[in-house]
Amino acid sequence: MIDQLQTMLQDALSQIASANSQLELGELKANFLGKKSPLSEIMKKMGSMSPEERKTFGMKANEFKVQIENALNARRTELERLAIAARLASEHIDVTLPGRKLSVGSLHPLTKTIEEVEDFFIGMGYNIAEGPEVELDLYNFEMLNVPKGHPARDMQDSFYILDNLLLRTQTSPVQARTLLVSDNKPVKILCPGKVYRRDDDDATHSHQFMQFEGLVVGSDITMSDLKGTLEAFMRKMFGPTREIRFRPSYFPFTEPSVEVDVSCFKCGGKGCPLCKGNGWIEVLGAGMVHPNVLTQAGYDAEKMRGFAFGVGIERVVMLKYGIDDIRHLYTNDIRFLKQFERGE
Ligand code: 2U9
Repeated sequence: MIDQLQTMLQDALSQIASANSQLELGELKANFLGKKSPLSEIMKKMGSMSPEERKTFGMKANEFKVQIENALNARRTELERLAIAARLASEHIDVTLPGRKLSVGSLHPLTKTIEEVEDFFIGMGYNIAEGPEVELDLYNFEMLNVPKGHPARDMQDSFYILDNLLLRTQTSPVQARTLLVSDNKPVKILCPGKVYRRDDDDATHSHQFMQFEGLVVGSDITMSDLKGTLEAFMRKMFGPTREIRFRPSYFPFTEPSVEVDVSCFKCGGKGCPLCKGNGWIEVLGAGMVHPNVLTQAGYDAEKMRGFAFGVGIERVVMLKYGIDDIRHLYTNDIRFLKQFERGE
């Protein structure tokens, strides 16, 4: 019988050693140590043994039982260890791998330039003023010395909504409105915003674009204030050694009126493709506020004068960043915008 037990023990130990799951181990425990196991069956026969035999057999049977239990425990611990090792291997994180780059976006070049221009003028003591894009004829034309029938109304083909209501063609109506409520007092404002003109869109024209207009009114404002201001502005935008020059021009709301060129920031004035060989780039328009405009807004044009200027902001952005088509600024093509991700 001891031999029978020995054979059973060898069988049990080999099956336990090759068990591959906790479930399998449970089944083996029931098979080898359970009530219906060969060991239990054999032990039931101990009653018919002599006391001497029973003692020897009992000790052996117990020894075998302990060996099986130890083998089960050892295999259970080993299987647990293997499971943890497998999980650690499958969930392994390589902390040395480079991180995934987050796409964070950046300011649009138009927004960047607008903020730069605003910062400059705020630093010079200007207030930012804004107004409606749908504007009355009265503020868009009439108050700016452009009465009905004036040829300037044809010059700027506009989008009319009603007889006397249109999409503003410039931000000047914001200045006109400001003057009207300023009671002959000094004014120093910068008006940024969208404007609309009935233009066919192409590489350099857009039916909707952005402008900045500045207006300074006071008792002792002169053309040299205008020149100094615009020179400082151009140096801020295009480099510290820039020069500007005035060329005579005509606008109904300013007299005298000038167009303003900046010395080419690419070639320094020698002549290159950007400045079309002449060393100067046309950037903005300006002039001394027409007395009719001041008078209409309730100012005493004998005592108060002012200067004004207007800049197409897309033009500044295109020059600054070397952009050859204005439409790039509106189509939001991510391949184009990505160029401006750095350097904010
Ligand atoms: C008031 C008085 C005067 C605004 C001015 C310009 C000259 C000008 C253009 C630049 C390029 C428009 O975007 S653009 O096409 N603007 O040349 N604008 S003076 O003068 C004013 C405005 C308001 C009450």
